[in-house]
Amino acid sequence: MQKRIFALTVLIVLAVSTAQADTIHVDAANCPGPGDGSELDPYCSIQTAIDNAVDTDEIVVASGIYFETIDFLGKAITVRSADGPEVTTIDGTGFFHVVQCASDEGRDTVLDGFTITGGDGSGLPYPDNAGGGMAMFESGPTVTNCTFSGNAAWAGGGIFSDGGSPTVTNCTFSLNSADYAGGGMFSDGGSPTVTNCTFIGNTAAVTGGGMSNFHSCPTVTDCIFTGNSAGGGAGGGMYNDGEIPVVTNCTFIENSADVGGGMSNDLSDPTVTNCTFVGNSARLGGGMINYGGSCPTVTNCTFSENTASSVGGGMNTGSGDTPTVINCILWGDSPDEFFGTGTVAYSNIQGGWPGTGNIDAAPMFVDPDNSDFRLQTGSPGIDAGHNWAIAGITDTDLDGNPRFAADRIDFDPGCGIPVVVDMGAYEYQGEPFPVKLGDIDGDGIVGIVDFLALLAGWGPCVEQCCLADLDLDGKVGIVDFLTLLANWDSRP
Ligand SMILES: [Ca+2]
Ligand SMILES: [Ca+2]
Ligand SMILES: [Ca+2]
Repeated sequence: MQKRIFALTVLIVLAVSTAQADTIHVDAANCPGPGDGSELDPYCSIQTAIDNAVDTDEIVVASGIYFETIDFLGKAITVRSADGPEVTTIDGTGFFHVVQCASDEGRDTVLDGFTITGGDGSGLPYPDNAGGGMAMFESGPTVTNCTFSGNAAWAGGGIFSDGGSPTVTNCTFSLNSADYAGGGMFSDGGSPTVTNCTFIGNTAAVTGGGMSNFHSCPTVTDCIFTGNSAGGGAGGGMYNDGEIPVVTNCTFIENSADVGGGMSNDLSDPTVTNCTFVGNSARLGGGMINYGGSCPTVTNCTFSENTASSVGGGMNTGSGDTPTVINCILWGDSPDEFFGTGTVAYSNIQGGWPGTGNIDAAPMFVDPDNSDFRLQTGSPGIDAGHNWAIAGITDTDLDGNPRFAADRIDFDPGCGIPVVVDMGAYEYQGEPFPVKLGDIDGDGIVGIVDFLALLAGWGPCVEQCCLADLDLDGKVGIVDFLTLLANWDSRP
């Protein structure tokens, strides 16, 4: 009987919550309104619709320009444009926070399909000066299909996120500015997820023209940073201070700063994978600079045509920093490719660099003059990397193609069985074959044979290609054993 009452209660609750979900309409053409939110008599203002919405409601905004600032007020609602950001604009007309989430909003609070412009918080006291286009305080809303353009602030010209973990996808940040940090986007703490976004022509006076991350762990994937500037400061494309940002499949093109034209890492250990750094410029570290004790892991990245007016055209690293650069190509940077210390392995460095598996040979890019840094047939970078550097991080390249593909015609000088990863951001597409971290004999299974191979190789790596060294620390030991166990798999 109790079960039936419970089931009935669940049904009633479901029915009530379903009945509450509503579609509320907004149309600037119905101004001055005020309207009632129905399709026939829409509200004139988005904020009026939010004021009258409850959780799970959807607010549909007709095309037009909305001169207002909006606050989600902690509601788990979707505010979306009917016809996209090209024809639907929220213009803050010089006020700060065109959009605000400051009431513990979560991922079910959604902003979808607007151009956000005209926000200006510069010159105001904190927190009004944070987030010209959108401010998030301890909030993690979803922002998708939006264009943040022409907003200004002290920090976070386009978006400011403090302590939250917002999800930002398919957005464009253009021509936003920050008096201090994060022209396009600023995050302080939290773990924002930023996917498939473009940062173009944003500026910051001190750090992070495109994006500035302070003690934050953002996951940045499939993003483009181009033409951003940090003026006389650090990190034209991206600035990372502390923590471990994860940057995958991103391109940094023609960004500029005093230090770190493409990326600047200050006591930060980002994981940077499948990225290209091209044509960035700075005084120190045209492509990337590491300082303050940074230990970035840079894997399968391509650096070319970056410029430093002093040293470190491709990458500049301070004496206390220990970057790990594996499976990368640094070629055609000026005045040099790599300046400083660190572990460089299985990489193609123009002019040469000490390290296991490194080469110094023209990489044979397909068409660098037209920004095509894929590898031509016969390139020395094909099959010349180390599989374990990338296995477990991603199994695709910057194009989304299989990361593990073998050119059977060419000799494989790299390290892996049975197919070897290429150097650089793009994999030459020969025969694809899935590779698993820990599958030392390449039979498709991480199992007893691999375990025995690991035991047989126990101790310091004496060979160039030490396949049992799964964490690439130069020896086969307990970490490799545990890694193999973690990947143990009986399925082919
Ligand atoms: Ca390959
Ligand atoms: Ca195996
Ligand atoms: Ca090891």
